Amino acid sequence: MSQTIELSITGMTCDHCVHAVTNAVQEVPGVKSAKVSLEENAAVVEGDALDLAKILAAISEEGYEGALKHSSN
Ligand code: 9UX
Repeated sequence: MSQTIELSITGMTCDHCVHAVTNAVQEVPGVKSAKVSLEENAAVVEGDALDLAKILAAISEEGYEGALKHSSN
């Protein structure tokens, strides 16, 4: 059974930002998919045994800021 985490993300201004965030989040262990929206300043992350702190750190390392909106499991 997979989990979904919805994040708000600040600092993205172009599609390259979206790719940077997508790739960074997808490298976090347990993440199966990351769908990042420039228009909504948001991301939906799906996976198993997701570690929110690691996901937020991966986003931060790219120079953006993520915050939890909602999570379900
Ligand atoms: Mo686009 Mo994003 O040139 O940090 S990569 S603004």
